[in-house]
Order: sequence, then C-alpha cells, then structure tokens
Amino acid sequence: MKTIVAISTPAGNGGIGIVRMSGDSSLEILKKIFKPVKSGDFEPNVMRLGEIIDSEGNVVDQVLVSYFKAPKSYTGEDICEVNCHGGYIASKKVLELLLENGATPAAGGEFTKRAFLNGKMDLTQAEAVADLINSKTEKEGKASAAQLEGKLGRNIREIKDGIVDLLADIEADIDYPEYEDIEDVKNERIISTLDEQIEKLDKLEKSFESGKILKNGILTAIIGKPNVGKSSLMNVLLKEDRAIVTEIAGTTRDTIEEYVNLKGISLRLVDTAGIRDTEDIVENIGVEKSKKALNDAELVLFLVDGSKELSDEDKKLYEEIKTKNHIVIKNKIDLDEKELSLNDGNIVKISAKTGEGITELEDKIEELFNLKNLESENELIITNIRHKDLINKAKNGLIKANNTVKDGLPVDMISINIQEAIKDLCEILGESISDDVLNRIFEKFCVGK
Ligand SMILES: Nc1nc2c(ncn2[C@@H]2O[C@H](COP(=O)(O)OP(=O)(O)OP(=O)(O)O)[C@@H](O)[C@H]2O)c(=O)[nH]1
Ligand SMILES: [Mg+2]
Repeated sequence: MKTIVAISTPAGNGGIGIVRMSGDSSLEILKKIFKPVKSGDFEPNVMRLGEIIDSEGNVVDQVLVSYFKAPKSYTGEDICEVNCHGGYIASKKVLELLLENGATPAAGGEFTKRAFLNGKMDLTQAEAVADLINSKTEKEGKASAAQLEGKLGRNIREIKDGIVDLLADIEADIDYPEYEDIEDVKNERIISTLDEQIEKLDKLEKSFESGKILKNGILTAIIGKPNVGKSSLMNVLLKEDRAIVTEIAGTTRDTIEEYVNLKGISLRLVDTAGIRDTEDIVENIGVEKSKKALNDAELVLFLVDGSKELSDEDKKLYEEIKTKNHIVIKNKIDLDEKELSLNDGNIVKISAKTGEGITELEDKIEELFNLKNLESENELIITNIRHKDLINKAKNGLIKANNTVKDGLPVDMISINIQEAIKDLCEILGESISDDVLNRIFEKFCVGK
C-alpha cells in the first residue's frame, strides 16, 4: 500500500493545522524534511519539536510531530502527524513537501478505510466516524458516538452468532437423521431461537424512525396564504432576521431554507411564498415552489392570521395540509383575536411579533415526533439507511424460515434462508462486502479522515 498524506484540519485561519501521513514509508519521508530540536531517534507515541525545512534549506514552520508505529495507530499502519501553525500557508507547504518526497495524496476517507481494512474497526464504526463529523446536533452526535464505540457492531454480532449456532444445529440434524425421534423438540427450539432474533432485529429496524430524525432532521415547511406571518415565524425560530418581512402581501417570492436546532434535533425550516392565485409571473413560480415544499415536507406549520376570520383561501389550503403531519398556528394573537373556525387536534396560538406561544409551539413539535424519547440511554438507535435495509432483509429471511418450520415443512429447507440472513448481517459489519459498496461508503468522507 502506498503511503498517503492529507491535511486533516479544515481550511482557514486557526491555531494549528494537522498534516497526516499513513503507510510504510511515513517515517522515512518525514525525516527528509524534519529537523528535530533534540537529536535522537523517533519513539512511538511521543511528540517531537522541530522545524520543517524545504529543499533549499529554508525553514517552513516550527512544528510538533507525532509518530505512531504499526499496528498501534488509527489506520493500523505507521502514521506521522505534523502539527504546524494554522492558516492557509504552513500546512499546504508541508503537504507539498511530503508529496515531493514520496507520499501520495489520500482520497476522501482513505485513512478510515485503511483502518477498516486493517481490522482496527468494523464497518459500522468506520461509518460512524463520518456521521460524527457531520453531526449537526448533540443528539445526533451522541448516537454516532455510541456507534463509533462499537455498540451497533456488538449488537449485530450477537444476533449473528445466535443464528450461526442455530444453523450449525440444523446442519448437524441433516447429517444425522437418527436424531429424528427428537425432531419436535428441535423444531420448538428453532422456532423460539428465530423468534428471539427476529424480535431483536425488529426493534433495531424500528429505531430507524428516530434515527432518521436524528440524522436528517425534520423537513418543515411554513405554509399559508400571503401576509399571515410566515417569514416572521421563520425569523423568531431562527432568532435572527433572515427573511424579509413587510406588510405587503406577496413579500416572499422564493423558498428560503435554514437549519434550526430544536431541543437537540435539527429542523430544516423552509419559509415559502404565500399561496394564492396570482397573475404575477415571478410570484407564480414562487407559489409552485411552495406547493412542492408542502408536498415534500415531513411537518407542515400551517399559519393563519388569528386577527381575521378564516378566508376561503385559508380553508382551501387547510384541506390540502390536513392529511399531512401538521400543526395549525394561529398567529398575531397580540391583536384582537377572532374565533378560529377549525376543528383540529393540533392548534397552537402564537404571536411571531412578541414571541408569545413560541415555546408552546416547540413543545408541540417535540410531542408530535416523540423527540423526548429519542435518546433513552440503553436504547440503540440506527441512523444509517444501509443498516436499516440489511436488517430488514435479514429479518424477513428469518421470518420466512420460521414460517417454513411452523408449517411443518422439512427443516433442511430453511438453511438457505438462514445463510442469507447471516450474509446480510456480515455485510453490515463489513465482513463480506463488495468493493463497489465500500467505495460508495468512503467516497462520502472528507479528505484527511
Ligand atoms: N401584530 C402582529 N403582526 C404580525 C405578526 N406576525 C407578522 N406580523 C406582520 O404581518 C405582516 C406580514 O408578515 P410576514 O412575516 O412578511 O408574512 P408572510 O406570511 O411571510 O407574507 P408573504 O411572504 O407575503 O407570504 C408584517 O407586517 C408583519 O410585521 C404578529 O404576530 N403580530
Ligand atoms: Mg414571507
């Protein structure tokens, strides 16, 4: 394997920049450009102070370097890391010098891919690295950290071991037909073992409903006719003046999307153009976009002006949103309130102007998506669709096998279903996986990780 190198810290001004190198020649390449303050040899896991010197003998930067010796390193290979000063220049120059002296640029995620290939972590842990880096909220970070620590991997391995043992039993049965007299007992045991593992897989699969929210947030569209206060609501939720607010109906022409952290969950908020029939070409395009946002949304915040009677436009729009996951928001309650002639279970009263009722609105969203229960300590939550799909496949295979036994059909018929399920679980852990799938997973990583 080639020795790879990349800048692991983000571009821009900062205290330090780290250039990381992994592979057999790491130390050899580093020595060509590093001049230590104190003489002596490199010791694993010990940092050394010194200077990086270019080919003309100029000092590039004062640095601290660390050396990790294979296999005791992140990748399982020899790693050298140069901690130089941050900013655009020093780390870039160090990278260039290492490349000139024999290192190869690392691809996105290549360090972690090598860690996986060298058996330092299973695939669920490698995937968690990217998830943790990309986490936008604390709760999402917590789920990724649990996976990084190996919780999901252990869980899947346990289920897999359970059915591998079962398969061994079944195959022994095929080989020794003299055990026929205890067949009923055996079938009972097969059914109960399968039931147990199916239940575990089912629980994991169901956790994806929460996991999806943790990872992708909730796509939330603010919908209503013009001038009801949609952009004002967007701004209070964001706590900044993001969208233009005026008393002119039809102010917002385009959809505006922003993330807001709601109790540890990220809401992808979309402010939309007020929906109405209009001759204005630009506004009309905006209205079409609003309808698309309404259609795509996982949550619709349907706004009406609480200081006015509901209009036909409001009622027509309500018919469109009522079958979706929604909250009816009666806005402008700081003005003279009119009775709301809507019979809906989810109504919240607010004033986007004074901020009244915003806490109640946030509580309502929390309640609607059961966000409070998202992070009970011992519960494992899967956040990755690849895992969810494979868990579902394995579960269905086991259900099929179980039904075969329950129908009184010969037990040897289920071996194939069980083998398939084992393969699916191995694929989650990365124990049997094609290069294509691996590449697809790691290409989403950033360079330097
Ligand atoms: N009194 C009062 N006025 C509000 C409240 N919320 C919004 N307004 C006013 O209502 C007007 C319209 O507000 P916007 O937030 O621009 O309404 P919108 O729904 O985004 O309107 P369009 O973008 O045109 O569809 C502005 O003059 C706001 O100041 C509120 O809670 N109370
Ligand atoms: Mg607006």
